[in-house]
Amino acid sequence: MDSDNGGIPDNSDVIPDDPKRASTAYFPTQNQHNLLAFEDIFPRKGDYDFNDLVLTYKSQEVRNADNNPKELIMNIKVKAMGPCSITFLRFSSHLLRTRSKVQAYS
Ligand SMILES: [Ca+2]
Ligand SMILES: [Ca+2]
Repeated sequence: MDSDNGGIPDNSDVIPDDPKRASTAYFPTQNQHNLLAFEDIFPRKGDYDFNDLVLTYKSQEVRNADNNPKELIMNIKVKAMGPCSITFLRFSSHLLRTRSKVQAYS
């Protein structure tokens, strides 16, 4: 049975009510986050304590029936921020070469 007529049977379709979405891939895993720590005055050495910005993130890539990326959901949490000069964080992905938008943030 293929409820959404997307070409993937319901028992293999992670999103069985959406024909444009069929599977997901998490990085690193669905229940784990990566940790990034930044030094604020790179490339100078500074105090080298890497506590000027500490964040965790995980990504969920939603793919269509052809296993091509459909959307990327990033979960980013700032864990610590020191008295630093970091004023923005830029994010880049091969998925964002085409149309992209920030759907929610806080
Ligand atoms: Ca389906
Ligand atoms: Ca589907």
